[in-house]
Amino acid sequence: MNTQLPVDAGLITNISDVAQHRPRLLVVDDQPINVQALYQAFSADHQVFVATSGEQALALCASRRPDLVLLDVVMPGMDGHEVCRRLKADAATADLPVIFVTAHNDEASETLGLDLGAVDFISKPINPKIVRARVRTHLTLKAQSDLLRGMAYKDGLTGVYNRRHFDERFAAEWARVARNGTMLSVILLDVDFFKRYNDHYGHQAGDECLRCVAATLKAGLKRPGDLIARYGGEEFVCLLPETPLNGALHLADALRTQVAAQQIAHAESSVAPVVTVSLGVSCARGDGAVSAGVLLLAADAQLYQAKSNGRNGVCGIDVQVAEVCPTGANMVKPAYAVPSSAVGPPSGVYVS
Ligand code: GH3
Ligand code: MG
Ligand code: MG
Repeated sequence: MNTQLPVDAGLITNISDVAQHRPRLLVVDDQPINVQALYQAFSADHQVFVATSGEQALALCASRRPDLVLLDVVMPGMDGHEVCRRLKADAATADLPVIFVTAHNDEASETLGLDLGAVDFISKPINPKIVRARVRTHLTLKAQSDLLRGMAYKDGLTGVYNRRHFDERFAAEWARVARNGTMLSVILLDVDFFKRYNDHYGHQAGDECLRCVAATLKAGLKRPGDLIARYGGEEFVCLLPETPLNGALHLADALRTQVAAQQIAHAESSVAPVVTVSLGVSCARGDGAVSAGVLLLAADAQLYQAKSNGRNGVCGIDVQVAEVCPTGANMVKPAYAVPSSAVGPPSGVYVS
């Protein structure tokens, strides 16, 4: 145990941490004198990015991910209203607070800006104290809503996504797969003999075990598009866009190995002296012949198969192939050499 840890916990200990904690502001104005005034008001305790045109503002929103935008209305080319419209139309930037900074502080202009989704209006010439106070308020509101949104999608015990978020992402991914004709794989994963673990070590140790399994799975997913969620109880689900069955089986087996390698003692398991998992994998191409529900049911059936095979193993199915050849659906044969396991047999990967 590192005795240094509690002393440093929560403290900002290096310059990159400091940079991370400074709110990121994007100032958009075609007039250097206005940019200068806002830069001076914020540069001491914010990261300030500057754009002098609407096009540049959109590019910086995508690349720099600011926390808030101070947006001029009247600019040559794309004006501030159009920038705001585009930011709100893009899911990636729709939640970004926009404050219009304008000399046109008439009712019509203000109403239009608010209708477009701006959170506030500030008049030029700016009063630095007032701008700072309003920006602080909106940054706090943004941080609070980000936190709430995060909590709504995260599982409270393990910190990975929850079932609700999985359902949403699964539906969205399946729609994308159907449009593009690409592949989607699903892994359903269940901790082996977890009831016995709870009975033997207690519920709190069980919770800690689930946290460790979740963290291991999360670390094991490498691609940015991959998703891990707690499906319920001691079951987790992984969504792997554009991944064929073979790739998903390899990943599933790597996850199985990594969980066992955590060496969480499980004295009551009949399969190994440590905590292990069983995994069911399914894969389908979005060609309209298979539904998302079928893909999930197939992964569940493969998980059941992995349990029946003795646990601490992986079973997988290509739903399209199985549909073409239904007699093959229940035929279990090794997909490749059974990997040597840190915790001994039975283990391995099977494909239906
Ligand atoms: P199998 O290998 O067939 O999956 O057996 P199992 O014992 O893991 O499966 P079973 O479904 O019989 O038991 C699952 C256990 O998981 C029972 C339940 O109390 C426990 N469990 C579910 N959610 C939680 C949780 O959040 N924390 C803890 N500690 N235990 C949980
Ligand atoms: Mg279960
Ligand atoms: Mg279980």
